[in-house]
Amino acid sequence: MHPMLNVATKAARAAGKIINRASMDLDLVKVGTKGPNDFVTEADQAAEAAIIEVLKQAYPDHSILAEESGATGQSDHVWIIDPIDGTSNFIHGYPCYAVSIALQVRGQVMHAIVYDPVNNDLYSASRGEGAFINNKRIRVSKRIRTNECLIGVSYPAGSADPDVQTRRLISLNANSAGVRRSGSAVMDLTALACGRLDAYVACGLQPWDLAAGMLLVQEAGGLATGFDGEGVKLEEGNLVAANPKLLPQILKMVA
Ligand code: 2AM
Ligand code: CA
Repeated sequence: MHPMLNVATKAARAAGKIINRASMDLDLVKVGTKGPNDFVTEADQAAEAAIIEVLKQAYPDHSILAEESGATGQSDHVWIIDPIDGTSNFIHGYPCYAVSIALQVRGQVMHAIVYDPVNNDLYSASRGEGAFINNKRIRVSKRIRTNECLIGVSYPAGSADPDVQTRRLISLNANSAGVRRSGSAVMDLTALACGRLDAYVACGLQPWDLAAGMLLVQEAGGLATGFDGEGVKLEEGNLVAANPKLLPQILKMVA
């Protein structure tokens, strides 16, 4: 494992401990609101602080882009952090959320760690070196018949264009074996990377929701694009992903 992945793993596990402790008594977790359907808890903040402390200790000069504390630093090495992806699930005790840490170097995501503290699963990837769950290689599914495919979708509750979302959902649902909306983009991307989902469609997300999971999918043999079939622009937050033979059919469904 690359040394930077080792440090990110240590950071993610420290966050996971905080999250698991908080999940044992959710009644005590204080919940704040950042916007409509956009929540933050003390666990998000404490987990993020723990991640940043570990990363900063090893790499004091690197920059940070984190969901709760924003952007700091001027380096071409940027750690993109989501301390809890799936905060709404976490608040409800719905066991689908994860810690997401990616390292972007000169604009390209090079390393990724996703830690699922509920199942104690660690997902890791470095560009060009494959994707892993608990150090075992993972690959996207080979399904290419759309009527056999499970398709994950993410869009923030309330904030996306409801008509467009509804049209896309109807189209995906009518042409697949089923649509799943887990409430955690990162967990959907790990599911895609493992072949549990065959395709994934997301819109209106933030860079920290997608950065690490996208590298996992690519290193597991998947292809990820924007809705136009061109490269993903993390700052736009839109992504369609699947194995390379399936992807064009999914792009048609959401066009
Ligand atoms: P979060 O839990 O880290 O906020 C839900 O399908 C997905 O959308 C989750 O990955 C969730 O990440 C993200 N999400 C929730 N609210 C959002 C918002 N206001 N803007 C962008 N992404 C959001
Ligand atoms: Ca989050």
